[in-house]
Amino acid sequence: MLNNSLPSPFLRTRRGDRFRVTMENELPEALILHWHGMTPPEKMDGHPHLAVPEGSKYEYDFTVENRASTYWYHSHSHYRVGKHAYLGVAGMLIVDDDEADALQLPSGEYEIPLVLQDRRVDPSGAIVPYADPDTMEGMIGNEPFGNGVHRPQLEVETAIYRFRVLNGSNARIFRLARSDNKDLIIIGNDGGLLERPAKVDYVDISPGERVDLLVDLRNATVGDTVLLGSRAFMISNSLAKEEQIQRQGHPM
Ligand SMILES: [Cu+2]
Repeated sequence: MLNNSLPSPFLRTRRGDRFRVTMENELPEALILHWHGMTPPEKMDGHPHLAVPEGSKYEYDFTVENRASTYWYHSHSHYRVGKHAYLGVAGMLIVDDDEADALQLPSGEYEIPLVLQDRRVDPSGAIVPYADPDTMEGMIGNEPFGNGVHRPQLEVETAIYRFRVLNGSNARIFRLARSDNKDLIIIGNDGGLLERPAKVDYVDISPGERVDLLVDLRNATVGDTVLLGSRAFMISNSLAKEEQIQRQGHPM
């Protein structure tokens, strides 16, 4: 984690603003941060070859040129991206701009940044340490965490909420849906706000992806619980792929 925060601190900036961050690496291994989805100059983009050793700093300083969207940042240390994300060295980075502000979407307490991650929890409730996986698919957890909290809950009003969801897991795909089977309204994705909203009964979100959702709770009954959960689904070729890896060795 960064700054003792799990997930790493929530950052918010504006198109046209100067973005300055000092990263101090206190990990016992090399670290560099990458601003996922943004397009800063190459030296500011956290390429793995820029990683600095324990005890060193890296200064980021660039002008935000990207449009309003939900971005994220995470470790880009070679061979350590999955492990660092699992440990919480990953966070949300929101960019605002005039175009998005003009839409007057739900904001303040009605705008919920949600970093979804899965972790493996043993029967005693302890988090299982990250183990380097054999394949490129990372470590799959068995329990969901939102903003670092195991199965988090939120007291809501009968209102429309904007959920900015990031899948910060290193292998898990979520199929997000409401437990009351009402529609989710997608207003944005990795590229920012969509041209028009799309009503869906579920949305798939794979590691690194973001989805900007409106969750309409105006007709919810006071006292009820609505779960934003992940529906079960099959990835049809995953078994075939696993067999292929076992036959041919590591795909890289
Ligand atoms: Cu990334």
